[in-house]
Amino acid sequence: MNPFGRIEFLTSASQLHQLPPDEGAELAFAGRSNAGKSSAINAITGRRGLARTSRTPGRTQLINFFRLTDTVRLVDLPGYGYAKVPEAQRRHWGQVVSGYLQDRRSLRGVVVIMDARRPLGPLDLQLLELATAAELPCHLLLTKADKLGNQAGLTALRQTRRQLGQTPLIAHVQLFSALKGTGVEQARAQLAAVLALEGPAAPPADRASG
Ligand SMILES: Nc1nc2c(ncn2[C@@H]2O[C@H](COP(=O)(O)OP(=O)(O)OP(=O)(O)O)[C@@H](O)[C@H]2O)c(=O)[nH]1
Ligand SMILES: [Mg+2]
Repeated sequence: MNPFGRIEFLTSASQLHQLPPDEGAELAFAGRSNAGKSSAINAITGRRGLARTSRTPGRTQLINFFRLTDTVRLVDLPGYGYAKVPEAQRRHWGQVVSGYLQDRRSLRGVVVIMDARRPLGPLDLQLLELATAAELPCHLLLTKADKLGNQAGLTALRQTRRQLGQTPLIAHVQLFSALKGTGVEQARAQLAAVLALEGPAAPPADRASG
């Protein structure tokens, strides 16, 4: 069973004072612009058109909230690192996102979406540091894994884990593809556990997970 199947759009916000009430439990998806955040939300929930995806980077300009139950929400955060976004807007978003991560009491964890071909850029590391400082567990999806062969995917996974191992940051890392469905079940199980949802048991550990 997919514990995220009954999700629906709740609301959008562009300022911290517009967020829905800070109650229950929330999980945020964050990552570089165009990394595949909205596609990952759609794949994990199994709802194709839920979060709007685009070939044009910087598409998600608002914080979008999706409601799973009266008390559980998924959140699509605007992407960072898109060079064409004006400096003032980038600063505004940096402040909104860091304020959200630091002060949101219902936030239970952060799903960090990174392109498997270029994970752990400086802005990704900044995000992980912010989340870690806020004591939020991080689950990293190395997405677009379909663009790498199996072997290259596993190499990217190992390298990312090794690189993280050299920092004080603690995160769970897995391969993912919204296009092919790779890692979707694993992500569902992990996220359901963070949100304490009823759902599928965690799949047995294999060499590509952990
Ligand atoms: N091949 C492949 N393409 C993907 C995958 N996930 C996303 N994409 C493509 O990458 C582009 C960006 O996807 P989005 O999901 O809109 O990315 P985003 O991170 O939400 O982007 P912003 O909202 O602009 O920050 C789209 O053209 C998607 O079709 C994947 O797993 N594999
Ligand atoms: Mg998006």
